[in-house]
Amino acid sequence: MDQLNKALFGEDFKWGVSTAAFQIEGACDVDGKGISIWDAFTAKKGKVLNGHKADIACDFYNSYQADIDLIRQLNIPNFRFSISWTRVLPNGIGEVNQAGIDYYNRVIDYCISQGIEPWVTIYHWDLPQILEDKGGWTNREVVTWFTEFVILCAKNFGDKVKHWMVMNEPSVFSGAGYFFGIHAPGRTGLKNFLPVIHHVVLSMVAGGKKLRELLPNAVIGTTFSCSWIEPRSDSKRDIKAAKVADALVNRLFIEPILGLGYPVNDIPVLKGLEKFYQPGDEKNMSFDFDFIGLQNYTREIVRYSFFTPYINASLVKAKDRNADITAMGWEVYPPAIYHIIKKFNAYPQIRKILITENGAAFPDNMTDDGVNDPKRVSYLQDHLKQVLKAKQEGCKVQGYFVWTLTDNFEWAEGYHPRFGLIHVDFDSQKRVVKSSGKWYADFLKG
Ligand code: IFM
Repeated sequence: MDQLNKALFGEDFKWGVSTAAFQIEGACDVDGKGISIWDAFTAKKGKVLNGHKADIACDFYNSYQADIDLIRQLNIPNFRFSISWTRVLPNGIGEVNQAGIDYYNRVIDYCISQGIEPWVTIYHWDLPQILEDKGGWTNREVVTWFTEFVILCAKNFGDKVKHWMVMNEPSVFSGAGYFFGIHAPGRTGLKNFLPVIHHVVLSMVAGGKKLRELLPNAVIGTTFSCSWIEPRSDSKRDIKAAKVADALVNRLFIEPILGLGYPVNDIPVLKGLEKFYQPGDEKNMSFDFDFIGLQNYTREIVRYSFFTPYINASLVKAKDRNADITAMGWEVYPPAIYHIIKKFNAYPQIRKILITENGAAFPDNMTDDGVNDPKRVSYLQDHLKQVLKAKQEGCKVQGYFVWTLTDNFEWAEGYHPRFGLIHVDFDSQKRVVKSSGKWYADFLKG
């Protein structure tokens, strides 16, 4: 298949672009906003590359109209963004910040006035610091705190927002934030990671159930980060290591949600989760989401490793394999997205799949003629061909959202990796549509 044509995906296929509050909004302490774990983390020395902060980021808080105008100009019909918990609930729970509610209503209203459908992620990693001080995701009370946040979103935005995602990539914020300590809040070890896993699952389900109760007509999903995993060799040890890595990266959060429980057989250390179970938890660990959002960027090659505790598996880095890589060091391997769709499609419990993130960071260069980013154009085209292949083979994949609209704050990597369809000069906040943005606009025009 050489020609990529929007019509081949069908009329109902959802096309969009994804963002997240902390990565674009800035305005970190204005109009009553409280402090999140990412505000606190970026304020500490040595946590983010080059000491970058997100106090201003893309200034989307102030420039949302101009950015939504750009979305319209790029013919993108669906815009995914998240709600900053501390903008609407500065203390995490309790007192509501009306200025924050008004702000998101303005964003939503402006999208709708421009013919763009708002897709809301409720939690994209910015937990209130005040709740982290009480244990954050390690404290079981987080299920109640999170549900309060969900109720607030449903009540204030539910009459205008139809599509919801309860959480973004639980494996990343729990693993990077509470096991490796490289993301906020910077905690480490199994003693933190295990309770977080269980409380995140309970919260995701509680959030889904609450949305369905309050908004019976809403379309409710949640999103997972997934990488296609292959063993380095045919040796038994490498094959087993790849299986364990797959269970950790791709199955840990989705399987309980689908009613299959945690993948304890492949990762025995997860037996430790039992300590955090309470009577009745089993029925509160699964939910029938309307759709599952898959976020895929790459594949990983895995090998046996004697020295890696708990899993005896480690990654063979893409750069050590001489693979073609992005600015994140991730291998460019388009078939990964096809394999991931096939893998998740095989779960009969999943009703619908949407690719809620896919994209690439490359070192773009601004010239007098703008930003020419042929590598990103090829990346998107090659991945879309793989999505189409899966769809034509009968997979239930029904949407594709590019990560991301503008270059933005890439967490611990700061502003260095540029993922946007639109270039941002972070000094002047000037936007320039890259050739990838122009290509996506033409493609969507059909
Ligand atoms: O920027 C992130 C996003 O917040 C979550 N998914 C992956 C993206 C690229 O790393």
